[in-house]
Amino acid sequence: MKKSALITGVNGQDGSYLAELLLEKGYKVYGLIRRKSVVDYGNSTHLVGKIEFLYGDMTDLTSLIRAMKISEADEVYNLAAQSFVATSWEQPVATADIDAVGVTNMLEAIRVVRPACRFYQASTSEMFGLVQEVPQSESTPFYPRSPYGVAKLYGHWITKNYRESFGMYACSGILFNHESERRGLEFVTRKITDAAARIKLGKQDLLELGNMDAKRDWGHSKDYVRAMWLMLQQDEADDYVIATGETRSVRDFVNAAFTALDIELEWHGTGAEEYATNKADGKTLVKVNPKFFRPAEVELLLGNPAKAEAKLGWKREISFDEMVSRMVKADLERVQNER
Ligand code: F7E
Repeated sequence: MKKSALITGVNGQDGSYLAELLLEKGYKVYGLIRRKSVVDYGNSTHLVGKIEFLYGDMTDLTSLIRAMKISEADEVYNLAAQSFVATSWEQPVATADIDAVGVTNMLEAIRVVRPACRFYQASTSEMFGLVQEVPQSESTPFYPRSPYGVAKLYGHWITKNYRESFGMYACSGILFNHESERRGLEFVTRKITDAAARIKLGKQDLLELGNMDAKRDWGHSKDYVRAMWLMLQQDEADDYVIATGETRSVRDFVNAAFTALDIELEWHGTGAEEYATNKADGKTLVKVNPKFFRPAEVELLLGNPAKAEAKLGWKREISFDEMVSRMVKADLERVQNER
């Protein structure tokens, strides 16, 4: 019999790649989306007709019970979230409702309707926040630094608690930053590759960024959704760190993106005064704007994926340079075709 999977947040970056993977594996795929005045299949628009979209909301338990009944899911992947860290200071309560209590809603819907259904929770390296050790692994103590990180930590623990309380097969993937051509434009990597493409094509003059020194462990989303699936195929449920084991600063990412477009940058100044010029003509192309600084920052993330590699046989396939070059190429093509 065909396995059935329900993906919440199916119109996001990870949701769309995961849906593609599960379709390849022969699953019947259901995707939960929120009702808006304009229908929004987002990154999964190309999957209309291939997967079944259901309307629902993480803050509405009844809609999740309904989704469980209709999908008869064997596996639920909870990817729905208010996922932008900066917004979590502007909407801390909505972030908690969706990213924290929403997880309990989903777990309750599973427990009531199909308790044997396997559950994946999208946990995050943001839970490490002010890091207590380097690199971070499954045993590193948490210290979240944003309302987003705090809400996600609740989601992480409630998943573990339902596993221990009710014997449910419930896993958390502690995923470090993962990007792609489908990443939202508000996240720093896509903001950079989109701006670099526009600057290259003469459609933008300047890229303004916040903290250039923040360091992240950046992998490609397509590799990371494979890890989600693997976590639900084991004999026992467990939690895993998914990361590349490499860390780079925002400045490093900027350099990589412009280099992919044959633009060499020269950096000047520090902190709020930092800027970068085009080595070829001296024009300022990148500069710091303190308005993008965060009230509390996560300065350094570096994950250790040893457990996932040993137990799941997971290995990332897309290198950092390959990821940047794919993102830059996709943005260049898209911007070129814009009217
Ligand atoms: O910021 C710095 C910013 O917004 C990365 C989400 O998927 O990954 C993501 O969270 C860093 C931060 O991602 C700008 O201060 C500098 O230090 O791309 P981001 P994030 O906050 O790391 C984790 C794992 C998640 O779980 C989240 O859902 O870049 N930065 N200048 C900037 N960031 C943005 N967005 N814009 C700037 O202009």
